[in-house]
Amino acid sequence: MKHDKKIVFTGQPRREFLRASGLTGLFAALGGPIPFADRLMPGIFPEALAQAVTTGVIPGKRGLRILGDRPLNAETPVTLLDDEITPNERHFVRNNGLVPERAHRQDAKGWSLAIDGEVERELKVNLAELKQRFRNHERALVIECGGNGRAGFHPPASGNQWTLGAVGCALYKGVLLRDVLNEAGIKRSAVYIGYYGEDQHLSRDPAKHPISRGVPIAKAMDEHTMLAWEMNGKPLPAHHGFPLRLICPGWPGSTGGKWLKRIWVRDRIHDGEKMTGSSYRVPRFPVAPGTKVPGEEMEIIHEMPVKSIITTPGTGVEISATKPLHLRGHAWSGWGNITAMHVSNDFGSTWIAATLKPPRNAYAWQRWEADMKFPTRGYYEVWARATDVKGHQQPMVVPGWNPKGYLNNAMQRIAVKAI
Ligand SMILES: Nc1nc2c(c(=O)[nH]1)N[C@H]1C(S)=C(S)[C@@H](COP(=O)(O)O)O[C@H]1N2
Ligand SMILES: [Mo]
Repeated sequence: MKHDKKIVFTGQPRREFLRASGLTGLFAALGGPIPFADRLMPGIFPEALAQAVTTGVIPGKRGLRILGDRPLNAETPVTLLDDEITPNERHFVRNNGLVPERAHRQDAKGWSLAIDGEVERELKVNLAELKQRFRNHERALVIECGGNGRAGFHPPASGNQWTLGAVGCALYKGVLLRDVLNEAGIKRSAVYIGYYGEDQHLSRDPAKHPISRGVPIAKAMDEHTMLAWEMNGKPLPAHHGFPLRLICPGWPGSTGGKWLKRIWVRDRIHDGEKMTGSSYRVPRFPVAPGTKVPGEEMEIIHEMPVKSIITTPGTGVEISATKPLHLRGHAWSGWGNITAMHVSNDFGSTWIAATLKPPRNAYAWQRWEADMKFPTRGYYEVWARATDVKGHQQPMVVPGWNPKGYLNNAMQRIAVKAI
C-alpha cells in the first residue's frame, strides 16, 4: 500500500480518541515524542501512531481505530481497506459482549452447534462433522455493521461513532446454512431463525445474552447464507467468532452471529436481544432529524444500501495538477451487483465513469478505479458514487435520519490539493 501522505483521519478529536481508547503512553509506543504534536489538526493522526494504536493492543490487529475496549469495537481507517480481500488484521471488530475463552485459546474441543425449534429432527454437529457432512464453499463476503457511518448523523445518534471503516470483505470457508437446516428438516411453521453465541454479556450474568438476532427463514435458506469456520485461510480469529459464525450477506453485520452455538428455528419473528425496540430498526417512513419514533412505527433493517469507499488516495493529499490522479476503492450493495461507479471533482456538477470489476462472487465488493484530471491548480473535493443493479445510487448528503443512526450510505468525499 502506498500513501501519498502519512496521515489518517480518525473523525474524532485527538484527545477524545485517547480517552475513548483508554490508552495512555501512545507517544511512548512510538519510541519518542512527535515534534509539533500539539499542532496536529483534530482528527488527524500520523500513520505511525495509528499503527501503534492497535499493535500489541488487540492481538492480530494493525492500524485499527479503537472506539471502545469493553466491549471491543474498532474500525479500519479507510485507506487501510485498499486490499481486494481484507486481511484479518485489517478487518473491523464489533463486539457486544465478552469474547469467549475458547476463542482466545482457539480450542473447539467440546464445541457443537445445535439446531432446534421448528425442525423435524434436532441436530447437534461438531466442527469435524460440519466440514465432512456438508459441501464446503469458499466466498468473499462483505460484512458491514448496520451503524457504519453513524458519526455522520445530526443530531448525533448514540452508539459507536463509526465513520467509514466498519466494513470489510474477507474470504470465508464454510457450508451453506440451508444444507444444515435441510438436514434438520424445516417445519412449515418456521418463520425466522435466531442465533445464540458463546460470548458473555458484559455483566457476566449467564442468563443475559449480549446479542441474539436472526433473519427470516427465506434469507436463512438463501444460497448465499453461510456458516463459516475459516477467514482468509485461517480458523476464525478470536474476535471474529471462532469456531463458527453465521454470515447473512447483504444484511446488517449484526445478523451474522459469531461464536455460534445454537440456531433456534422460530415460529415467529425472533425476539432475542437487539431484535426489539429501536435496535437495528429504522422508521417505516422518513422522519425529521431528531424525531422520537414510537416502536410500532419502526421496522427491522433488511438489505444494506448501496455504498462505496475511496481507499486511494487518502483525504488531504497534495498532487501535481499536470498529472492525472489515480483513484481507487470498492463498491457494494445488499441489493445485488454494482453496475456503475462515478467520480466528480466539481462538487457533483459533472461525473466521469470509473472502471468497475465484476465481483469475485455474489456479495463480494467490487474494485473500481479512475484516473482523474484536474483543470487547474487549487483545492478540490473528489466525490465517489456507486449505482447498484436496482438503480439505487448513493446520496450526496447523509440520508434518512433515524434514532439509532443506521444505514448512512452518503458518498465519500476526499480533499485534494493540486499544486
Ligand atoms: N455472538 C455475537 N455475534 C455478533 C456480534 C456479537 O457481539 N456477538 N456482533 C454483531 C455485529 S453488530 C456485527 S456488525 C458483526 C461484526 O463482525 P466482525 O466483528 O467480525 O467484523 O458481528 C455480529 N455478530
Ligand atoms: Mo453491527
